[in-house]
Amino acid sequence: MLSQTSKKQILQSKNKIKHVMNKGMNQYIALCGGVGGAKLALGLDHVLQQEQLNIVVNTADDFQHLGFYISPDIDTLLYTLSGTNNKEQGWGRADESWNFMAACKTLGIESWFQLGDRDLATHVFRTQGYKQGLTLSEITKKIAQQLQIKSRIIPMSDDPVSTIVNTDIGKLTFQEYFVKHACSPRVSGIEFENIDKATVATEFDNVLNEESLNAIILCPSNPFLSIDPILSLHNVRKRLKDINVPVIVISPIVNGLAMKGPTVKIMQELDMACDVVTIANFYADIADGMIIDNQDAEFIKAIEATGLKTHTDNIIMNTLQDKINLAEAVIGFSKTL
Ligand code: FO1
Repeated sequence: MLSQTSKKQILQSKNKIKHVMNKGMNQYIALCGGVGGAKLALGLDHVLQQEQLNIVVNTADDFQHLGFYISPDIDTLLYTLSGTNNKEQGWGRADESWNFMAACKTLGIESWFQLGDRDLATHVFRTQGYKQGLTLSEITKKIAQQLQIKSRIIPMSDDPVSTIVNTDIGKLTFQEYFVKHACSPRVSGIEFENIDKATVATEFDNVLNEESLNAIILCPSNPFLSIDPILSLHNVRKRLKDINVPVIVISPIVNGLAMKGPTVKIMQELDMACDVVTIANFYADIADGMIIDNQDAEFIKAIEATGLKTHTDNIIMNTLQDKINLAEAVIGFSKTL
C-alpha cells in the first residue's frame, strides 16, 4: 500500500511531466461558471486543438445532497463538451429519466434538487472517488476521459469553498438560493466560505505559469457568483493583474439583460447600474480587452475609459455556429492585445 505522502509525490511528478509536455503548444485558460460560460467553452473546444484549452471551473456552487457530492458547474462542462447535455434545460443530461426522483418523492425524501437517473451515476462516481481519497481534479479528469473530452476541465480548487448568499430571508447556500428559492429572495451580499483556506488546483497553478500561455478568457458567466470565487482564491486576482498575456472578458450582459441567470437581478439589488460598463469596471484591474454585443456599441467610449480595449460582435450564442464564431472572435481579438 502506498502512503498518502508517496501518492502525493507520484502525483506531483506526474503533474510536472505533463507540465513539461505542454510546453510548445499554445495554451488558453477560460475561467467559467455553469450554463452561460459553458456555451463559449464549447465554441473554444471546437476551435482549439486537443488539450490546448484549460477550462478552470467555479466549484463554490458545490454541495453535498442526499449523501452525494455534487459539482454542478463541473457537471455542466462535462456534459456540454461531451455533447451529452440537456440542451433545452441547460443543466443535466440529455435523454434523462426521473425514476430515482419519483421514488424519493414516494418515500418523502426531499426533492427540490432534481437528480436524473443518468446524472446520478456522475454523483455516485464522484462520491466513491472522494471516499477512495481522490481529489476533485483527479475525479473530474477520469470522467472527462471516459466522455472523451479533448479540453482540460480543471476545478478552481481541490479544497471545499461554498458560496453563501445573504438575502432578505437570511443566509442561503448557493443551491438553496438558486434552485430551492428560484433566485427570488433579495440579495444583500455574497460570501465565499472557506476561500481563505483553499489553494488553487495544481493544474490551474501550472498553466498560469506556463510559458506557452497565450491568453486568459473570462467566459460570459455571472461575474459575482461564478467568476469571483475563482478570482478570490489566494493571489489569483493579483496573478491575473501581473500576468504577461492578454486577459479578455466576454460580457454576460447584452442590452441591459443577462444572457443567463440572475446576474441583472442581483446587480439591481446591489444598487449597480445594469450595463456593460459595470462589468468592465468589475474586471478593469485584471483585463486588457472586453467583447460586447453590437447592441451595446454606445458604451465603447465608457468601457475604454476604464482602460479596456473593446471589440463588438454578436455575442448571443443560440446555435453551435454562434459559439464557434464567438470563440474565433475571442482568439482573434486576443492576438491584437
Ligand atoms: N438547476 C435547477 O435549476 N434545478 C435543479 O433541480 C438542478 C439540479 C441539478 C443537478 C445536478 C447538477 O449538476 C446541476 C443541477 N442544476 C439544477 C443546475 C445548477 O443548480 C446550476 O445550473 C448551477 O449551480 C449554476 O451554475
